Amino acid sequence: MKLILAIVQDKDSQQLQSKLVKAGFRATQLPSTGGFLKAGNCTFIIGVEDEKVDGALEIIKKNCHTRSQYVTPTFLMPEAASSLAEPIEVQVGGATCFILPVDKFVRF
Ligand code: 2BA
Repeated sequence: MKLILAIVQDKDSQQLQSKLVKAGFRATQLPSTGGFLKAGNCTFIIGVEDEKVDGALEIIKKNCHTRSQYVTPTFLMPEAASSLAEPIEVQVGGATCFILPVDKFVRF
């Protein structure tokens, strides 16, 4: 068994959740915050059998989209406010996924 941790944008989370459930996956959604943008995102915890990992990743890939976001460097580096005022473009998403081995899984 594997544990997929998938960090996705809030905008994609509802659709992803319903597609995962429709395909028979069990998933838990946690509200989370990105360290760079300090904006809300969503972390999915999905426990899956080894042979179903690719199927779950395919659903994540299909339903999570890359978006551009503009950030002002002053937001990132307040000390550089005067010299770096132009917004910079950052590509966020589709999804950042970690696939971890599961030693044991029990449900009571
Ligand atoms: P954030 O940390 O808010 O990052 C948002 C986007 O900002 C990133 O998109 C990336 O394009 C950019 N970015 C992040 N750190 C950067 C840096 N040091 N310099 C320049 N640009 C930077 P994604 O890569 O798609 O990441 C989306 C979210 O996924 C992240 O939000 C974070 O919550 C999570 N994430 C990404 N990589 C991670 C990792 N290695 N470990 C844990 N969480 C991660």
